[in-house]
Amino acid sequence: MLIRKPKASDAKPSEIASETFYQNRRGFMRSMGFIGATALLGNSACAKETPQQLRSLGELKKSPFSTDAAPNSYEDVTQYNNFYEFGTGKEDPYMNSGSFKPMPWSVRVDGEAGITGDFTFEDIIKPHALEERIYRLRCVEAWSMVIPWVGIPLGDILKRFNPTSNAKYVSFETIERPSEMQGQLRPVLDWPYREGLTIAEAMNPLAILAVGVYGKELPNQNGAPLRLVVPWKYGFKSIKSINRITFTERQPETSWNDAAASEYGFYANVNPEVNHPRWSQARERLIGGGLLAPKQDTLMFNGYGEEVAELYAGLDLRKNF
Ligand SMILES: Nc1nc2c(c(=O)[nH]1)N[C@H]1C(S)=C(S)[C@@H](COP(=O)(O)O)O[C@H]1N2
Ligand SMILES: [Mo]
Repeated sequence: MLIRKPKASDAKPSEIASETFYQNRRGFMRSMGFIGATALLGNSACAKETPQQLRSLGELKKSPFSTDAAPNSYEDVTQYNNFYEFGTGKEDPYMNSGSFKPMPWSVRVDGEAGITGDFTFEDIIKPHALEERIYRLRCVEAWSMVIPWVGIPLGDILKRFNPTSNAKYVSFETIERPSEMQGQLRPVLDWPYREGLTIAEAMNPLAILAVGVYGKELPNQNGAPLRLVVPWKYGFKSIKSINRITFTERQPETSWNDAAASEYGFYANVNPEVNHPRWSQARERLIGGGLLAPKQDTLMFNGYGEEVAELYAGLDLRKNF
């Protein structure tokens, strides 16, 4: 997700290149049995503070929407991330998010809804059963992972706020806390990170608010304590560490679309036929497979066409990318 603004000096010259580098390095270290050793010895650029204590989330409903593909390892899921608030490198969120304190947490709900105000994390979550949803996360950078999320259907939560008939969209914001999020000290994006969905997309049963992964609370680097997961869209739509939800009549502004509108559309549906202006979206690399693993074909809507294609009936997906 390279931004071509000259000010974005923090972004790497090529995220694709850095991804290949990472694969090389991890593949090499794994083959040498070094992964454990680096974690123990570390080095100045590679030392992780005390790991977070993450609570187990107990009994989880299994979901018929889960893929039966094998999940990536916990290490892949929690050590190869995009979360620019903690830096633009894939290992930065794991390395730099240790001092972020997600609790106590509150979410402001405002805009076109009957019930608005500030709600604690517990207020938002409590009435709902937690489900496990194993989804592929397809990053716009042409890599993917299979992740066992724990969450709640987004629509079930949103309905409790009684959106009005003017609520055509819903927008989300990430917390802005530069004292704990060192990436926010640089203008890599116009903070806070913002994303949005049409109300029909938000109400689709596939969209969830995730509160955990691998049966435990979300680690900071994965968007603690509350993040969106929209599996038929590129990963950047799945905004992390949400502290504001706004129902709107107009299409909301979103961070990546603001940064580079010709590269990142509002819809951002996974689509092998519509390339990013600088690379193909036809295929993807599954993280964790090693350098020699063949790329796999990208599926339309990331494989969820049956559930979501009708949301876009009559829409030109080349123009509305
Ligand atoms: N606030 C915020 N949310 C974010 C991002 C970010 O930089 N900031 N990165 C997005 C991108 S590009 C991807 S691919 C996914 C990655 O989620 P994961 O690291 O949990 O796998 O988070 C998305 N959510
Ligand atoms: Mo992404």
